[in-house]
Amino acid sequence: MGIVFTRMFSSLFGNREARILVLGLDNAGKTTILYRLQMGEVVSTIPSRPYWRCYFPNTQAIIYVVDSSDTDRIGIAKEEFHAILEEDELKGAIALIFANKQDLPGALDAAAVTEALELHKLKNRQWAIFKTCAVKGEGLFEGMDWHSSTIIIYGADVKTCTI
Ligand SMILES: Nc1nc2c(ncn2[C@@H]2O[C@H](COP(=O)(O)OP(=O)(O)OP(=O)(O)O)[C@@H](O)[C@H]2O)c(=O)[nH]1
Ligand SMILES: [Mg+2]
Repeated sequence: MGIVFTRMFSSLFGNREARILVLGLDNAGKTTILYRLQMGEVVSTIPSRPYWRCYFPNTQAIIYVVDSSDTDRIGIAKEEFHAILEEDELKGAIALIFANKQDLPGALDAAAVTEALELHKLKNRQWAIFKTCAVKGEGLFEGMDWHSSTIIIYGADVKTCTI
């Protein structure tokens, strides 16, 4: 599973920033999404889970990217997602799920991804799911709008750090 750490710096709210983790299995579409959102130019993944934790404190939001057409691994995607949300330092983070690759034949729709990820089991967690097609840029900004209004950051300049 890859991970990308991003920071959004608000231009309207002084130094307030939102820390957003973009997570998902390999090949889910994380890098494509970050490029589409113009969050940064250099994006990489880190293969080793122990290092992730350094970046968990003060994370306000998680974007979890799912390859909706990869039905063979949707169960693994679910396990990883719920394991991440167990992390103490992510207890307060909102979760935004991108059901990506909607253009591919056989892709699960948002309701099916919701079921497969067992999102109804989430307790005390603000979450939302969006259908996306990262290669066409579809659905991403709706997700970010929700994100923005929830974390109250508008007109943000966004920078990406990699770990
Ligand atoms: N058809 C289709 N392909 C997509 C979509 N999003 C991403 N891809 C393709 O899926 C492949 C993987 O996308 P990446 O953005 O590299 O995925 P990633 O999550 O960053 O993968 P890792 O860096 O390996 O963890 C690339 O070939 C993308 O072009 C989509 O919405 N539809
Ligand atoms: Mg990548």
